[in-house]
Amino acid sequence: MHVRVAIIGTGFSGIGAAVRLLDEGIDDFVMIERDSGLGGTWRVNRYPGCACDIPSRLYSFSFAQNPSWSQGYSEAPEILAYLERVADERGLRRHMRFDEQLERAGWDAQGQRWQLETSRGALSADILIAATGPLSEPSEPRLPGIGTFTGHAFHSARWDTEHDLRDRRVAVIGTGASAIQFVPEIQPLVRSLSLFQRTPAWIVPRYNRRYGRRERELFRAVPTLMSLVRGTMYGVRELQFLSFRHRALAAAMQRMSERHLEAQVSDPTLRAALTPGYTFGCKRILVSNEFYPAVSRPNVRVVTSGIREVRGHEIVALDGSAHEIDTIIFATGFKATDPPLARVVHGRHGDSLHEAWSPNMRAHASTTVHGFPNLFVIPGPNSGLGHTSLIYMIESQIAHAIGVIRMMRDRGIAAVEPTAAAQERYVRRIDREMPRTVWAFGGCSSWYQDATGHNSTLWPDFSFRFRQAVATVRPDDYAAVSPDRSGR
Ligand code: N01
Repeated sequence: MHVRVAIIGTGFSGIGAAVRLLDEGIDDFVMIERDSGLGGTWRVNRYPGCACDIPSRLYSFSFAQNPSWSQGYSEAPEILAYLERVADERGLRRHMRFDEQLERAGWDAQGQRWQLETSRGALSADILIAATGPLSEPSEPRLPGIGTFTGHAFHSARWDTEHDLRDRRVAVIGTGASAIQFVPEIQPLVRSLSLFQRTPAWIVPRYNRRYGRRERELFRAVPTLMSLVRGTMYGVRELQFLSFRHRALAAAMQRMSERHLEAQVSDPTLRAALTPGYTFGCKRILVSNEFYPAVSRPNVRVVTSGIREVRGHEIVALDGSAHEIDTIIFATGFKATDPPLARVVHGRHGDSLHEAWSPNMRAHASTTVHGFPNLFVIPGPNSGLGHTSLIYMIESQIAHAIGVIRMMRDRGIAAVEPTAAAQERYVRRIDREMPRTVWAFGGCSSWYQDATGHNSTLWPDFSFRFRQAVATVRPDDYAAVSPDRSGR
């Protein structure tokens, strides 16, 4: 089987790319999905309380805005239903192949196409869109002695919905964006909750409200009004980027977070344990009204001394305290800077994307990679954000990909890749901006950084500047790849 385009993944990036391909008149494409349904992270994450911490009004495609959101911050099932609706309205399901995993993609220099091997067989594609997302592969620490654990353990992104937590002694490892959403949900159910916190997060209040029927009808009837509200919210959030660059603004925001903590936690010892020691914004800012009250309940113990080992049915902390545990929930994040997909995609030199990205992930326009013709990675390196909707970035990258595909069609070129110079220029701009941000001066380490400490995940500027930088393709930044350019 041969197709014009193979898209890997059916989350926001894959679906957005598919819609824009159809708009371009390209419908010869497949969407390969390892899960049994579409939706990506919004299908896979089934932990209780899973919701978006970016306002709903911003969390939809610009071309499929949603007047029907039920509240300010939507929950995962509603976002999944939105994605299913977009896919159905655009007839995408007939392109989708579920329960199929990409095992290898290699650039065929003579045929000028990608040869794909999946768990279900082989196919080829002129163009490959890797839309698997940076937060799809769970990262789970190998705790000393975990093999001796006699209870049940799972990762928050692989939630065991069959496992009844009622009356259990539960350990939660990690206090990031996922943990703070499900801890308040499970705390009332469990007998005891030992929360192993390595680094506390800055948490701000969540101003949520339900949208009434009239409001929804109004937005349905007057889409311009919906766009206006969305545009205003976008502008306000965009201003928040300033706090990632200016210490005084970061300090003001930090004060707001400190007041939130003071208002919700009266015990000074617990408050001290929950107070971060780095600048606001350096790690992802979390949004919750329920986390602090939940961890203040008598059945919760916040353990800050680190984990020494697991011993049978106990977790022993570095301070020597032993915690009897029936269930361990790893809320320990994802392999954002070491995506497994990069290990199976091989470019025109035969090396893998993982090798090309050692030690740092790099791409032109955060989307295309020198040495990997006709490949688009969405979201790609340095396209992440700390202050607004990733969908804005995804749409900017899709616009770039469509621009390149259009250029190939208009010029009759079978294969292109960014020039080394164009990629270097783009990466240099990021490297120049990054030191001016809180991610450089904030005094923390986070999943934004790779093993070398280099921040290869975030865009260090306003999001509108990202769109300016990537949405339009400069033809000079690309070179045609001829069939003979196969070797080193
Ligand atoms: O993961 P995380 P997450 N021993 O990496 C700790 C997105 N998201 O799944 O900070 C002990 O944030 C680690 O500690 P430390 C969002 O972009 C979005 O919660 O490294 N602890 C940290 O506390 C988010 O940023 C939504 O010291 C260990 C935690 O585990 C991203 O997903 C909702 C450890 C990991 O936190 C990831 O969030 C949820 C170890 N060995 C998630 N290793 C939205 O609402 C790690 N930790 C859009």
